[in-house]
This record gives sequence, C-alpha cells and structure tokens, in this order.
Amino acid sequence: MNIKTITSTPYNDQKPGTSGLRKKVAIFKKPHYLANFVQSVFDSLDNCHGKSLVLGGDGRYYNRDALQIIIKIAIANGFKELIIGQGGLLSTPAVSHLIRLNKAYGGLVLSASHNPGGETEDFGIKYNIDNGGPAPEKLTDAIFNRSLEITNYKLAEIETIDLDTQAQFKIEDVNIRIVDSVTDYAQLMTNLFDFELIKHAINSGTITLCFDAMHAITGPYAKRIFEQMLGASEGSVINGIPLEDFGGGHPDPNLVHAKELATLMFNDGAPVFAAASDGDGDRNMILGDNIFVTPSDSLAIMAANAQHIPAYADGISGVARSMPTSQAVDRVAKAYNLPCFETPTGWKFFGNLLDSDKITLCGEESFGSSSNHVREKDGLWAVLFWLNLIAKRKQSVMEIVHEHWKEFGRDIYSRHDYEAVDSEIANKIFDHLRELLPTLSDKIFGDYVVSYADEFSYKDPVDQSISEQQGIRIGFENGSRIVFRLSGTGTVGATLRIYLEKFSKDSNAHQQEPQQALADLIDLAEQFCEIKQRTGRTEATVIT
Ligand code: G16
Repeated sequence: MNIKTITSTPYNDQKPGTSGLRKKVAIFKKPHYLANFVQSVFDSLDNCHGKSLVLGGDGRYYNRDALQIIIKIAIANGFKELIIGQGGLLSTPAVSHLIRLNKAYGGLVLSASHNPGGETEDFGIKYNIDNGGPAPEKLTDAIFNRSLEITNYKLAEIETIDLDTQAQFKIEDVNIRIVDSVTDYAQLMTNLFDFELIKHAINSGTITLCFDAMHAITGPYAKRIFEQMLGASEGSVINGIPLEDFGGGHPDPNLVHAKELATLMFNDGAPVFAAASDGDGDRNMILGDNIFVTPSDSLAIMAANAQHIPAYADGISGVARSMPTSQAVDRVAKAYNLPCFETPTGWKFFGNLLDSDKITLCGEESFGSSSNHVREKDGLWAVLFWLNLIAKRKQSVMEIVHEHWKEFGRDIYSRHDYEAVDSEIANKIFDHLRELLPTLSDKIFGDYVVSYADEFSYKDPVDQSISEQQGIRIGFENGSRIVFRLSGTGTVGATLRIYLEKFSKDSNAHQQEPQQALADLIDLAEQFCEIKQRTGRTEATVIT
C-alpha cells in the first residue's frame, strides 16, 4: 500500500487537559489539526511497529470522519492490528477493557466526555496506554512538545473502511477487527457482580429502576445489560440511542443536566433506583427514591460495603480519591485500616496505584468511580455495584446512605462552578489566592479556624513523579475545607470550581440541606476568591 507523507505546520494549542485534547469541532476540522495531533501521539510512543491499537468514540459529531483519518495514520505508522468498535462506538471503560483484554499497545478514545456535541460543539481525543488507562503526564507533555514542532504526518492510501459491520479482514498485512461494542464489556461485568441476585431482585419487583443514557454512548450497553441480561422492563433505559448531538443536551449526569431523571426521582412513584451516565460512559450519578447520592458518598459507601460484592468479597487493598473529593472515604479507610491516597484531579493519577495493587477502589467528586477491573472510571460498573448492593442488603438507597452517615458521620458537600470566566480574570483570582495563602495560617473566621492553606502538590508513591499546582485548599480545624481549582476540561474561557465540604456527626445530619448547611463556607469562599466581585456574576453557573 502506498504511504504518503503530508507536509503540515504545527499548531500551538494541542496541550492535553485533564483528560485529553478537547476543542470545538471547528478547531479539529482545521487543516491537518487532528492528523498533527495523532501523529504527535504516535511519534511520542516508543515504537508502534507491529502493535495493536483499539479505536472508538462516544458517537458525537465528527466521530466517524475522525476515525477514518486516524485509521489511515495508524496503518501508515506501522500498527499491525486495529480493533474498532462497531459503528465507531466504544465507551471509555470499554476501550480500557479491550486494551487490557487484547494486550494492545494502547487506544485512542474519541470523546469530549460530558461536554455537549454537534457541529458547533466539542470534540476530543485522548490516548490510553497499555494498562488501559489515560496517558500519564510524562507522555501527554511529550505529545504536546512534539505537536509544537511537527512538520508532517504519514497517511496510508486506503479505501474508507466500513465501520458498521462486525468483521475481521486484512488490508495487506494489517488486521482490522470491527467488534461488537458491548459484548466483551458486558462479559467483564458478569465476572464482577452477582447477576443472578440482581436479576432476582428485579424480577421480584424489589428493585425497579430507570437509567438515563442521555442520548450518549451507554444506551446500547445499558439496554443489553439492564434490560436484556438482567430483565429490567423495556423502557427502563431512557434516552438510549446515541445521537451525534446528544439530543441537543449536555451529557453530564448531574441534577442540573439530567433533570428529567431528577424530577422522576424526587416525586411520588419514583422507582427504587435510578442512575445516569455521561457522553463516553465513564461518569455516573446515583439516585434513590427521593435521594441523590453525592459521588464522594458513593465512593465511601462502596468502600464500606465492598465485601458484599463478589469481585471484592476477599477484601480490597486500599482506596484513593482525588484531592477535591470529600473526605468521606478517608473515614471508612481509617475504620477498616485501609491505605487511603489523595491524588490530583484526573483519572491518570490512579493508574500507578492500581497497577501496583496499592488500591482496589477509587473515585472522584466529578461523578467518577471505578476499581482495578479497568484503568478508567466506569459509569455502568458503579450502577451495577449499587444494584448488587441493594439486592444484597435488601435496603433502599436512602436506608443505605442514612445508615452510613449514622456510622461514619456525613461530609456535607457541594461544588459551585463558574463557567466561561474570562481567562485573565480567572488567572488573577488564582494569583490573588496564592498571595493570600501565607496570611491565612491560624486565622479565625467565625466558627472556622484555618489549620492549613496551601497549593496541592502530589508525589506519586510509585514512580516518584511530582505534579504541582493541583488546586488551592484551605482546611479548617473542624475538618471543613474549601478548595479552588481551574477545570482542565472546558473549551470556552476558564471554569472556576469551588469545592465546599463540612463534616457533621450530628444524628440529624440526614435532614440538612447542603446549600444551607454550607452557607457560611460559601460566603467565606467568596471572601477569599472574590469571583462574584471580580466578574459581576451573582451566582454559580452549575451547583452540584
Ligand atoms: C475528566 C477526568 C476526570 C476528572 C474530570 C474533571 O473527566 O477523566 O478524572 O475528574 O475530567 O476535570 P476538570 O475538573 O478538570 O474539568 P471526564 O469525564 O471529563 O473525562
């Protein structure tokens, strides 16, 4: 086959963020933009020759066109096998699993996750390494540096590939496999959870459920697993057909964007359990009849109940959470004498801990949790964990959560996001916060005495790599915290995230409404960062 070398000029904005490169579709469609990035990825890897690569995306606009380009570049760079999800579709955790299952060299996931999709919206791409997890910082830095100096890329001159039919064929000596997107992943889930128990609970009516796929990738996975394999009634999965624009919605599973589900669950006649996932299927939101489980609480409850799940019945080695995630899981770890790690935001930071078996479960406040079965967060895994738990404990979501708070106390938690803030203002806010930090020690603000005020830096306990400037945190003697961070996944201006957390051992903790309970901390956060004052805004864009 003929391999062409195409001359191009570098772009200077291809620095991967928290999870890969995310930009507006129009930017990805600029001449050679996508190709430059993909070639930069391959140039940064040791040697692609003779290796296997997994390819798939969340089905958003540009997924198919991008895949055809990537296939040609991958073949030109010497890959000998491409494993591609049928229709170009694979969820992020399914990519992670396929890489591990097939001992592939890596994979490319085409997704901008929870960001909206469509011609005028976002596209994204990220590389996952051979453990199935997101490329570590060392590699993403190398990719960015390469993208700044790239002058050409390689392209195999081949016909457009039919992505819609499951098949295995060769293009000269390159093996192409178009695989069912769901089968291998669903099989993995049956190895982890007690499907018979869940099925029985569903059949007997003990569990009724609604799953919102938000017109994104989990639709086909959820229909297969919940409706076909576990016997949930047809229609239990809503918005189950992946659409290029996610139906015009924002495929972010939170109470604001999954409003249809939230309304269902906070009204009479709600099912026992509900959940939603995001664009690429790695996030999860857990709801019960009249209760929302914060992702931080969900992680803590999973850690405290792991023994009820077949895959973890023999015990877990440790747990980890991202720094802004509430300290609820720390309390469980302490009670169970488990190692507990605090990492920067971004799933890539869990990779080494999972690979070296320092942890089994991990999670983030940003609606992500998972275990050592893959190296990505996994939305449907979390849903199955909860279904298994409800079936095993024969209790409602509310009973499970309230019992947990009774035993461990409650970390009342909320995140306030200010989206599309002018980047210059956002940077000034952080300069201001950095100046403030040294003046805060031991200061008293009402009921709050500052115990530490710093900028989080992380030393990976496995490879000793250091990641600096990972968020500003102000901790108080009563265990409360305020954390400030700039998002690494937005595509317009800057998104300032304020994470608020207050610990309560009060037996009435379950009656507290988070925004009310956190009101004094919310005021204090504004006093520190002055976002309202500096932007003229009166409220956060999204509160979760
Ligand atoms: C990505 C990462 C997560 C991270 C999240 C939030 O999620 O995979 O590990 O917690 O971004 O990032 P930020 O606060 O920087 O926006 P996803 O679901 O977007 O891939």
